[in-house]
Amino acid sequence: MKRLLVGAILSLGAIAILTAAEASAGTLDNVKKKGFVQCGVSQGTTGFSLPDAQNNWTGLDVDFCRAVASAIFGDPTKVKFSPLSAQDRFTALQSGEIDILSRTTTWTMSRDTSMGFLFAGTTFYDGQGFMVRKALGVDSALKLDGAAICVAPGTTTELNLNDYFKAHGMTFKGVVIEDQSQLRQAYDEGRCDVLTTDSSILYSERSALKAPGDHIVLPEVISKEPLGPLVRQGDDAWFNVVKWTYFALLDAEELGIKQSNVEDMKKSDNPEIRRVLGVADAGGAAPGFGPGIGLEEDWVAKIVKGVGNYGEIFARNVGSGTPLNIARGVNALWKDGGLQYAPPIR
Ligand SMILES: N[C@@H](CCC(=O)N[C@@H](CS)C(=O)NCC(=O)O)C(=O)O
Repeated sequence: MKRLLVGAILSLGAIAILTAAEASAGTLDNVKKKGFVQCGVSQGTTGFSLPDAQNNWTGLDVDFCRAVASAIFGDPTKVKFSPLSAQDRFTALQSGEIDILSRTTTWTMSRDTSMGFLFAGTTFYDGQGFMVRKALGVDSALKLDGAAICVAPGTTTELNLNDYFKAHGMTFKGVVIEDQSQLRQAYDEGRCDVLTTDSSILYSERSALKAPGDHIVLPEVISKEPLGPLVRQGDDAWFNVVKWTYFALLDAEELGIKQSNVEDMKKSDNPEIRRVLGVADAGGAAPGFGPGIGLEEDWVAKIVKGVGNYGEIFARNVGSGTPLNIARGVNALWKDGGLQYAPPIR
């Protein structure tokens, strides 16, 4: 009798676990049903998210959403983009207007806890910097006492700026502007002496000024800005899809799986490559990792076919062949001395 009772309780427990997993499957099911991913991006930052005249979006943040769409649909075009200001981005995610926010957003503790979000990883390690006119004759951020500084509201940038000036006994006059192009314009027209934001964005902003060569980025990097995609808390299945899409991009780069060779790689004898690409073993058994996150067996192959691996995305959007010309640096793979490291698909 006692054993029977224990058995009944155990199976009830199993049912309860199943129900919890099903209940949290909201966003992935919803995305599959509507046929696209709704992705929150910036209002226009070269290298990260920028629309052309035909409203075709490109950039590292854009490609991350295209990677998620590729994982789910095998089609990188199954994404709709919502341009958002730094101020509006969190409400858009919280309200369900977007499925994922991929917008030069810094992973911080409050965003990851009390604000109700979860970051899936760091797609770009960045840090905050300052840009000034060469004519100002300043070569260090420590010489900016009393400067007028252009900054966007609702950002880590604004908070770090306050901390930095306080810590160094300096004052500044904040020129706070939400709209990104108005912020750039204000700086370009000399309504402030300094523009401060994530260093990567500074280079992007400089390339959009009237005379980029008249401006320099100062040497100080005053903060850690780990930028990455985030989702709402409470949806483990969706969180896993986004998180493992990021890991898959890194694992693919590490294994040398590229957009151009992914089909050939499916014929590789390397068991790790076969496993990652979802190819059956000699006995015909599939590796089984796709169903574990609600996707097809070849979900990683679909990602790489759609957008390439992480290194390819980096090179295409912000790397040495682009106007931003950013070195891999800390964004190199761990095995090349960088910080980009993904757990194994196993
Ligand atoms: N990483 C910062 C935000 C950086 C940011 O978005 N900065 C403003 C001022 S330049 C902006 O609109 N950036 C351009 C963009 O990403 O669209 C944060 O998460 O708070």
